[in-house]
Amino acid sequence: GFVGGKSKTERMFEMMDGFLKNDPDSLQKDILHHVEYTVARSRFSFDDFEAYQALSHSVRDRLIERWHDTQQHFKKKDPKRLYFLSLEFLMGRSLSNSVVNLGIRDQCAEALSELGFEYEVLAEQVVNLIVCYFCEIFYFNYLSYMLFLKEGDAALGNGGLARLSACQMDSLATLDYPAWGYGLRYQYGLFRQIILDGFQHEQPDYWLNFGNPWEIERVHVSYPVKFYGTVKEDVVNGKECKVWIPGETVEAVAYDNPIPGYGTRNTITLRLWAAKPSDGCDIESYNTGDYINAIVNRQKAEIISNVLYPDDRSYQGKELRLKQQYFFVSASMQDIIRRFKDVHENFDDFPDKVALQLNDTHPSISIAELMRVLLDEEHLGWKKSWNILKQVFSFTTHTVLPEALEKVPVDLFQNVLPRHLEIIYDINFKFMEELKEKIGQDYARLSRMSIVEEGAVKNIRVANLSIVCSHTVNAVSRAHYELLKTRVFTDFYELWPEKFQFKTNGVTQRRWIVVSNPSLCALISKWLGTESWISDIDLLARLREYASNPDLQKEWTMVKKTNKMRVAEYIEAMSGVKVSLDAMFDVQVKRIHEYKRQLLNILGVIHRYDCIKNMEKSERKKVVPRVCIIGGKAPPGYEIAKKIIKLCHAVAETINNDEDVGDLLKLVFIPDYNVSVAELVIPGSDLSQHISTAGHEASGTGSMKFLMNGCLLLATADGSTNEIIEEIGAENMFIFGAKIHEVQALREKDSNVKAPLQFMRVLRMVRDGYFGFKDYFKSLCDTVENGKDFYLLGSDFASYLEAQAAADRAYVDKKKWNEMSILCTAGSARFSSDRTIEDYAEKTWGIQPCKCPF
Ligand code: Z57
Repeated sequence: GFVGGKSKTERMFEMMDGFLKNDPDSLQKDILHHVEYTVARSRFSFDDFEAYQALSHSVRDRLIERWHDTQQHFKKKDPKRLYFLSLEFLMGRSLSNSVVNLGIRDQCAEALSELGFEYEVLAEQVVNLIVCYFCEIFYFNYLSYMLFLKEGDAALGNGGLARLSACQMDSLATLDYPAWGYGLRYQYGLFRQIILDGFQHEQPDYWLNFGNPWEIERVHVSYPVKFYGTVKEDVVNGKECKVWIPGETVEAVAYDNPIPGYGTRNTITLRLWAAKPSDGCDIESYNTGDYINAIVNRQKAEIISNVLYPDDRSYQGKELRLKQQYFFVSASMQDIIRRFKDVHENFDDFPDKVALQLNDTHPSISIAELMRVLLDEEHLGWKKSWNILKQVFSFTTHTVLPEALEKVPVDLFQNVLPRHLEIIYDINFKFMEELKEKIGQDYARLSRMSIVEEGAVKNIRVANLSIVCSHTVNAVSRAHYELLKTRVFTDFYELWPEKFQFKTNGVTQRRWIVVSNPSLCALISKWLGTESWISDIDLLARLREYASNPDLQKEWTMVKKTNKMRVAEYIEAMSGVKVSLDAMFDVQVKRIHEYKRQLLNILGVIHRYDCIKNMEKSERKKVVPRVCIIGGKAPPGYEIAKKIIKLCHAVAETINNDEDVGDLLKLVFIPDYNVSVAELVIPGSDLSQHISTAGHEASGTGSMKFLMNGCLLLATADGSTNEIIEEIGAENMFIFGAKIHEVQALREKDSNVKAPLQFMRVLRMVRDGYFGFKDYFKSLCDTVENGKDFYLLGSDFASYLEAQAAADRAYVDKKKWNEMSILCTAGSARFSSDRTIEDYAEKTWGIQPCKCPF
């Protein structure tokens, strides 16, 4: 309709005063408005947290505006869409990231400062110093939540895989791709790690308790998700078909998280599903008369999205986990199909309009689910359905560890998803027939490749299902790709070599430089004379020219020093340990796992300590002072990983209180390592360790964040490290240890031959109780001695110590060190997730940018 010669849209646009404005005055007005009407505090008196809330809502408004426009634009253009399915997204905090991507950081800071607030404090760029080493556990929670309320991390994921999803969402938005992320909205994210007497304790992560302005609840976007029940034969339109009669229905409600791109209006959607009791269909239970119990029972539906599983690598055949997977997959598929059917009459164009990306095997039931919908609900018949199916899925695997390859017991599957099991059997039957035709009666190979694992317990091999049904299987680094071909999926590679590709992982420079290291960001922009590198990372390479420029080196050192200062303050607040800024900050932060070899690091520290202790006083002057920092969470049920944490604390206790050693060596464990802690620690480190046994880290992305921040790497040639070597040269890193192809032979070698005396000596110190807890550490020592040492700590120890010594020598030559550091940042362009995503878009998904006009 037209009113006064204007279209309704034009009029509304006018009424709303056009787009929201980003000048400081407009922002200030909005902040005050939200203080009064959203936070419901008086605009004449509000505190830091309330200011944070009001600022967040003002930013949220701007996100929503761009998000609406983007979605509208996508709808109009109807491009091929990417759906990124992942059970985990490790988003971290949103405020500073949104403010950076919207390009309104300075304006926000100005708006706040006139109101008497500091942007850096609200966005937690400055760590709250009064954190608390005096306080014990309960007090800790109380303090951090009640007194210093601040934005908590959205930690809906465990580690690398989950943070990769987050980085990739940022790149998808920035590069204007029409993409959606789908996942689960866990009520409790990854547990908070609390250390008591050096032992890890897990506390629930109450991340939603103080509200979450970064999500939009969509009560009307909801779908029923069904479980259990039976399958019946039926006839529809004269054709035989199967009908699933489910036993339980749970409602999935959408929560949308807008993901803003940098330097673009495009803002995409991360849609997370929460489980709610379903209405209707309950008449039965209410009729039994037990009204109260019927209501109470309804609430049980919410259990599905209650909590994130904190161990991502050992699938334990848990019913709840399977239900989580199917719950999020079913809701997402209904949503995707509804969006498709809105504009398409039949499924012919489905593969041209939809790309489904499986982030590891976790969302792989979506394969059976899509097949079920096409067969049982759309009645397309097997041939047509299968033809569609095999064109839409791409699968990325993130591991080489066999224990991380999910297997679902058939009994469990049969009970929870009976129709899906049938479909998987049918897929497997046809696959096996086809395979027999190709390879003949090689039964050993047939049984290895089967989707169904026969044996005492029958299992579904989810990885095999994913490979058979995807058009592309991606590895996460070149080394990982080679391992897939030669070890993990050899049979499949030989059958379908063209299916296998790799896309080396990357991380987003927006969060890992611009947000987390603003001073380095400013320095880079100054020397490059442009900020374009923030969305055009290849420009970083131009820093190489200035690597030995004394002026840049001077400023570079200053930046590093301020960042180290923040880390030092944090360490002191958390643990009471005072550290010297002249010392080399040597950092290993990542999930605790035997293959990542934090134990090797600690044994190396013990060796260093032992050397210092045995030196003459005069010799000690030559020692390069070090602050060794370790951080990371152990999966709650992983005994050995927990013992590694305890050992770190026990050794730290001895070293840090030894006056002989003083500032020459400190060891600190940073508790509750998460995205926000990473943002603080990574910019303030000199050296970082990535020391997995070669052939075990599929990629590794932490290394890339350190690299971008000009932090030198001490690493094994594993996963992505090999590619970092190609970019910056081994001479600018400290590489050590067995190579991937040497590992097998070393394992077979006699252990007494390969472990050097120094290794036996430091282990002896632990065994003899030098650091206390003798009995407790026995089983930990046993994992690397007495012919075991699966991860080859002993055989890599000597070369590890050499690499450490080389790092010491390099650190003394400040000019050389700075040059290496600059070359790290300059050589990090290839490890931007922008490059990864462009690769995926072109070679795997077949999607094009779809830019929303300003
Ligand atoms: C996870 O974080 C990774 C692999 C897994 O199989 C699971 Br489950 C969780 C990690 C790899 O260990 C890293 O090497 C890799 O960089 C990361 O996924 C992202 O690909």
